Amino acid sequence: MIRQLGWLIVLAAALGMSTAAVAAQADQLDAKFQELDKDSNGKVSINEASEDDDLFIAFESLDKDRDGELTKEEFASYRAAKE
Ligand SMILES: [Ca+2]
Ligand SMILES: [Ca+2]
Repeated sequence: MIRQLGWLIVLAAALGMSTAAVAAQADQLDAKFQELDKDSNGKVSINEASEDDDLFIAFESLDKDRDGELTKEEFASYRAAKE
C-alpha cells in the first residue's frame, strides 16, 4: 500500500513537471511572438520577421496561407521545427 502511494507521488511529480515545462514553452513562444509583433496586430509581418534572420529566411515556407503575415500558429510551427 505504501509502495503504491510512493509510485503515485512519483507519477504526480512527473506529470506536474511536464505540465510546467509545456507551460514554460508556451510562455516563451508568446513572449517571442509579442516581441516580434511590433504593432501588436496578432500577426508577424515580413518586416517584423526581418528582426530575426532565421525567421526571415524561413518566412515564406512558414506562411502557409500566403497572406504575407505569420499567425501565432504559423510561428509556432517554426519554433517547433527549431527545437
Ligand atoms: Ca504585426
Ligand atoms: Ca499567414
